[in-house]
Amino acid sequence: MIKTFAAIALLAGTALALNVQGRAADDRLRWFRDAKFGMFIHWGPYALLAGEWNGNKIPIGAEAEWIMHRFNIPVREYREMARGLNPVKFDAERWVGLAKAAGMRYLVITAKHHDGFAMYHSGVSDYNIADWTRFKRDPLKELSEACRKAGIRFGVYYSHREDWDHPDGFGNGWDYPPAGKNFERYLAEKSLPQVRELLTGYGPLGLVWFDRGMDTPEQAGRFVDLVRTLQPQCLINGRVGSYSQELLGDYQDMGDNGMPPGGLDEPWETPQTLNGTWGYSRFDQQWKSAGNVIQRLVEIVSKGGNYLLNIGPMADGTIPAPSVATLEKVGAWMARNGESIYGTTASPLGEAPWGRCTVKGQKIYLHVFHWPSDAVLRVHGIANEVTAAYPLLDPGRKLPVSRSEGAILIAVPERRLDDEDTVIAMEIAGPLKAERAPLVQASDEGFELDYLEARTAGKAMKRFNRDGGFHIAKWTGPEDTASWRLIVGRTGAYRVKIRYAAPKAQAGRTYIVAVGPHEMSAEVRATGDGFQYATFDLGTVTIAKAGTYVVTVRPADAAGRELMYFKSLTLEQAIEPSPIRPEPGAK
Ligand code: JFZ
Repeated sequence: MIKTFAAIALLAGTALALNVQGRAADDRLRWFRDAKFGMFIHWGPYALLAGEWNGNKIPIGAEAEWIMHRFNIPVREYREMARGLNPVKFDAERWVGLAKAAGMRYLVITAKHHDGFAMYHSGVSDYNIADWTRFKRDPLKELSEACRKAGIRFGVYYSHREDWDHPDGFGNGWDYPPAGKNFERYLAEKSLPQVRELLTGYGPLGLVWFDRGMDTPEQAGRFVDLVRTLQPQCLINGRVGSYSQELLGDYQDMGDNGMPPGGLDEPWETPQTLNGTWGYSRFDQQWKSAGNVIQRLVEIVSKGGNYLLNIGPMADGTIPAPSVATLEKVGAWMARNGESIYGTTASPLGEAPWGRCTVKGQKIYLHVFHWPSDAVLRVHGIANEVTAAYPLLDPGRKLPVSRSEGAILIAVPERRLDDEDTVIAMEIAGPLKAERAPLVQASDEGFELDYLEARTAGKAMKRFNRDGGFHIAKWTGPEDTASWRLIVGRTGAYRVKIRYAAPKAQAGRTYIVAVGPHEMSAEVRATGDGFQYATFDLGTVTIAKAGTYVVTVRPADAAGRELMYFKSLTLEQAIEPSPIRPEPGAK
């Protein structure tokens, strides 16, 4: 009896702890989810080289901040070069002013990149801008104060594993033979102490942006614990941990310049360059247009993400003029249309042929990139009654709305109001009721059901992991579901197969796959550590009548543990063995 009671208490305690942890994460993330748009800054001694070393040029589109690695510049020579950094034109107020003018609500600057040079006054190593150069100031201190005055969250990028200067850091195999490295010594001597001083010397940080993962979850966990202990409200990005392991940070990073096909439920962020490099290169003048940046921002926000857009300042502290021009144009659009970005949530409506949607309460913002030639905007997938529709820039101009064949038709002005993206606001009665899950069309072989077309409910989440790709996870009980709607034309038997990854800890849980009224249950089988996907045959289901069917995958019970990393479900038309017909003339 006592054992049972203890087990129940332990389960309840775990569930409570998970719940409290979940609420704490939600609180931390609130500003991030609302802010949507931030400035990334890559600035360091590499700006002095500006993409060239001893006549060797960084190719266009390659990363200028990697110059030390690309050309195997000896530490001694790179250090000597770094002494020349003296950004006399650096003006923190101007940089923060540009971020604010662009509509950015947080700023993340490289405190220490892979070259090991600290762009702040570090007490851990004198290889920093205040001690190593004539500059003698602390740019991060000045930026953190300017951000605070401007009401912008201040964050730091820290490369916690890669360090080409320290003999035990990861990545410099040209000065330091890998065999002689003691990585734990690097963590103890430099990486952890520098993160500590950033967490204690620059006021409240909005986030610490770690990079390029960590060898083991245990080592990554030390950085997470350090941040959680010193600044519990400070966010941690997804790259704090190994890319092949479960997320240890507060949100997931896409790969650089990455964009998910379809929305994600878990918070995520895409970092992107304005040209082809993070650090300054005098050769790379391939700048993105303001229109491209605006449409990318809208696409990211419509899928539930944040956009961290980079500038690479020059060695003297000035920001390249094309970056300034683009950000000012983006800011002008944001000043007029920011309501349709800040504080919005992902749209369940997917990608429309004319543009993207963002949602805020009972308002849907239709971002029209491609203006309809017949001045009729067709909106699919919303079951609600529309109570009003108008250009966001001209709210007094009520637009005629009708419905036809399930689509909402909005008679829009002949001419768009904004070249890059004209926003039409559409007010609806009651909370958004997206039409039921999109219909999955059959292929010749049957149906492939994956995260993209799924409708998730409860705690089930569409998410991304660099190693695990796009998948559904975070589900622990029967109310956490993934479902799809199928139009079945071909009746008969379908072989049902499921593809998932499940570490040992998830093995044994029971789950249900329902195809209309037919339910199949099965046990989760371990597929290995991390995201090792495997396919399992669940048997066949016979669909006797053509029509629309809902398919659902869900945990069978509320065991509290995660069910699996779900990748896809396939319903393969089971080819009935055709009766063997005798060859003509055969006996
Ligand atoms: C890393 C850095 O190496 C780079 O210099 C810059 O700081 C960037 C923001 O982050 O580069 C990466 C890291 C991960 C991926 C791509 C570039 N990725 O997983 O796609």
